[in-house]
Amino acid sequence: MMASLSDVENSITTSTLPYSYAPLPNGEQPAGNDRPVHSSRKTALFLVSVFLAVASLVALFAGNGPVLPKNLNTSAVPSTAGMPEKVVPLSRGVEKGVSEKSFHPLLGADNSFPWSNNMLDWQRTAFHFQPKKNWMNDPNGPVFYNGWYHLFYQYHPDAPVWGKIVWGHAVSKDLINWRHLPIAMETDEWYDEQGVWTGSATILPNGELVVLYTGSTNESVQVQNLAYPADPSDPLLIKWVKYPGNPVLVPPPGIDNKDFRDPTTAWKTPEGKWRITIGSKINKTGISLVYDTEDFKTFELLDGLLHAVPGTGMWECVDFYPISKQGENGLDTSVDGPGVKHVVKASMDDDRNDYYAIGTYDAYKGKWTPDNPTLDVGIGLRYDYGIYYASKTFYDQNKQRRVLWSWIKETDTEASDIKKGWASLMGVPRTIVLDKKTQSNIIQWPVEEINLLRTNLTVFKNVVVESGSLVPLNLPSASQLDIVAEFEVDKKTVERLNVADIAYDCAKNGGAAQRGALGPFGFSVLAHEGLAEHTPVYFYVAKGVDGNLQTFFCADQSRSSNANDVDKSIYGSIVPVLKGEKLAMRILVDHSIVESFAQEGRTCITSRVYPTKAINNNAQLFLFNNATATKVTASVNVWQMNSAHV
Ligand code: DQQ
Repeated sequence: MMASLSDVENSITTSTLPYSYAPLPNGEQPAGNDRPVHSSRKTALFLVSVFLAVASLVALFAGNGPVLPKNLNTSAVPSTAGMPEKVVPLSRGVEKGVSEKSFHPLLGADNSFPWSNNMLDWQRTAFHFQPKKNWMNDPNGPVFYNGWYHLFYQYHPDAPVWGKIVWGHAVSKDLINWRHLPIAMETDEWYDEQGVWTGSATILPNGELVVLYTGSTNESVQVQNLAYPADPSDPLLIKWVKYPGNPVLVPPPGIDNKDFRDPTTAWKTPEGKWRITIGSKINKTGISLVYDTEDFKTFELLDGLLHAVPGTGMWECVDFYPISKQGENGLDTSVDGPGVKHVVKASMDDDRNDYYAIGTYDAYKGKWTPDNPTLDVGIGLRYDYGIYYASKTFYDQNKQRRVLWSWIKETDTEASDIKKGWASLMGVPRTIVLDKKTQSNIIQWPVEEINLLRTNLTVFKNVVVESGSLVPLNLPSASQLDIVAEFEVDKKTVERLNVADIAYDCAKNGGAAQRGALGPFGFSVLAHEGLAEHTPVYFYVAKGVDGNLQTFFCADQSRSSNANDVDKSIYGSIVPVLKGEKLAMRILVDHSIVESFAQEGRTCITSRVYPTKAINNNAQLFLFNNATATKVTASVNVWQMNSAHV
């Protein structure tokens, strides 16, 4: 006989639960908070679901990761139009001389999931920038001009896959709400017939704007071209003129025709000229060429390189900018002097991640040297340990800050993208400053304007999450969230503990299922009741034989979806935690993108997640603690996020 609801309620309230569960504290909501009050019937249902969730947690967290088939056939198949679902995607971009623009899922054609329109519709984001339809990649020429933020981007207007790229264009007053404008530059000249590729904008002292971009010529040679607004008094910069003398730069001797792209914003030299850098490679050494110019039409190649790192391969989308040693403001790209360090960032064609390093720039030689050669560009720090590529910063003179944009690709199949009718988006723009405390990394944080979308705050204070337990955070909906949280591990346990697991690695150690003494603990986002699908974002604290702690910040997608034709990697890295600091994380959940920031933005992870069940009202948020030796105490603020106008 089936148990009635009241039987279930009684059994739950009178028996000891098979896990440790601290009920959420009452009365912690601020005035005006509309978190619903539960009737006892609702409470019973709630507890039943907690019970089921925890039972599943034990099963799921303890289970093995998904088994990936080997020996995939990743050879190209023809045709994209009307592409059947069960195909392996084409390689896109490489043969044109640019990095791979197609995501090759680890799983083969036989594993295609029967995606419904409802599931695919849910994936479209609510407060991230994306064009209305079709394919998008790198941000181009971001700038604040005459009262408007401009964002140009690599855009394929004819299909949701990479192809003949033009410059899409949108404007915003606040970096969050956007107005889409006509295509800024088409492939209408021999010198950009195969693509109007990535480039950057420079504001001249008279306030006028110039743009340098890479054109892929009719013969797929990479050249640099000059363009400027047809009407500088038009704040929307609708019409663009290409300089009749283009190309202004062709690959120099010794550089391959397909290894010369993505000019930076120009900065001033001590002699009053403009200087730019362009990514390339020689054999396997990634390099950044340096050119000086007075008029953006004729250029002089400097003898030395800005920088080179052996073994890193082709450098795409190089970025170069100053950061203040003391100040909190961002700096115009031309600022130099004793109070300044310089960042070099390059997008590695070989592994498709954005790496940066902090160092010293010698303006007379046009040469940059990393502070720590063991953390050089391409072998050390990354902007983001998830999906994050081809990023570009600009100096926002409106708010004296340096703002970072980045392309976030899809990690589902092209067949799904074709069904959705769109592919890729931009990460939420982030401010960049030097980490004043460590002096050895930057801090990235979502621009303050994103906070304007926050609504319906729910506060959970001092929630004790016992070892091996899961706490549902009851929210009206969980697909659009801004989560800000602090965690404390039990100090006495940490002191007492006598283990050494310092060699932890987010990706290699089984993700959130791997239990250690002091981790993992954090959130499960986009979680289905019962954890049939969930994406843990978490800390893992490791103690060394010397007694020192090392903290890792990870995001585990291995159980994010029941579908097999999506990426299920586990991402993450070390995050510096200084003496006296609490463990802090912020997570922006926006449908199929989850952006996570640890310790105020020292380490960041962007995930793309494609659940089949944890969508719409079935997406939930949980706190979890899978550490074996410690409870954790969490204080959490969660806002629902309004949709932006995009
Ligand atoms: N994307 C552009 C290139 C750049 C690459 C082509 C990086 O200019 O190197 O779409 O994603």
